Order: sequence, then structure tokens, then C-alpha cells
Amino acid sequence: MLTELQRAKFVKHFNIRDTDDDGYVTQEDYRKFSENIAKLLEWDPDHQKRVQIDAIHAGVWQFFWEPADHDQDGRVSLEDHLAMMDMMIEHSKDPQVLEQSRKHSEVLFNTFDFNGSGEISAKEYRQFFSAAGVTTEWTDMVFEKLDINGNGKISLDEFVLLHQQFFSSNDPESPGNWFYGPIA
Ligand SMILES: [Ca+2]
Ligand SMILES: [Ca+2]
Ligand SMILES: [Ca+2]
Repeated sequence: MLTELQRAKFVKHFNIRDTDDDGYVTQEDYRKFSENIAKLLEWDPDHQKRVQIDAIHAGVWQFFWEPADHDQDGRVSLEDHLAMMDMMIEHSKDPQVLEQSRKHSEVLFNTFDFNGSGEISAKEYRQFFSAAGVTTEWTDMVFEKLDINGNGKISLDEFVLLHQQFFSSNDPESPGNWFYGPIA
């Protein structure tokens, strides 16, 4: 059973990935995100970073969303997602699952590091949510919490830890809880 905190986080994550707000996460949502970020950063369709992000998204779909898509109609409902997360939480301490999600986070880092500097800036963090079609007035405040060592950037190590906290922590004090925005 998911706790209230976990549920609130996963609803948040779901809504952020449902770029077109139709109540389902689909590959179309990722395509739309990619289009939005390209527009925001003025990338050509064959821009190297865009090609990389699209390839990562294809993997994320396969690894993370497709297994939740019970009836295999290509769309994941909130209910499907929460059921999947419940199962993942149950296994979150298995060494194999830990290793897999670490690898997953390392790859995902690149979908925030738009300029390829090896770090995520507050600006990139804001751009991500802007491309995801959500309001961004909270991002600077949250970024400060996420920047654990306070150097103004999110490093890969910080990102991996934050993501791990987001997906499995049940401690209300974990900064990673805030990764996909303030939890109502
Ligand atoms: Ca959608
Ligand atoms: Ca960067
Ligand atoms: Ca930092």
C-alpha cells in the first residue's frame, strides 16, 4: 500500500508527464514535451540533444510506462501508474531494482541537462517544467531545496539521490520528495 506521501508524489509525477492533460500518459505526451523543449531552446529537429532526449524517452517508455499499461492500449491511467508504483516500492530494496533505478536516473539526468554541461541549473530545471506544460513560479524555491550542497547546481550524484528519494522515500523531510514540484 502506498502511503499518503507516496501517493501525492506519484500523482504529481503522473500529471507532469501527462503533457497534454488528457488524463493518460502516452508516448504522444513525450513527443509533445520534446517539441516544447525544442521550441523553447530553438533547436532544429536534428539537434543532437533533442535526438538524445528522444532516444532516452523511448527507453523510459519501455522501461517505466509500458509495464504499467495493463490492457496495452498505449496509454497509462493514473490508476495503472499507482498500482505499478506500489509494486515497485515493494521491491525498492532489492539490489537488482536499486541498480536498475540508479542506471535509469543516470540516463534521465540528461533530459534535464539541456546544455550538456554535466550539471542541472535552476534555469534548466525551470525549462523542464515549462516544456512539461505546468506553471513554474515555484521552481526556484524548490531548486534551492534540491541543491543539497548549495552550490547552485544539481550534480549527477545529487540527482540520483533525489530521484531515489522521490520514488521510494517515505520520510517527509527528504528533499527529493519535492523533485516534481511542491506536494499539496
Ligand atoms: Ca496525455
Ligand atoms: Ca546544464
Ligand atoms: Ca549542488
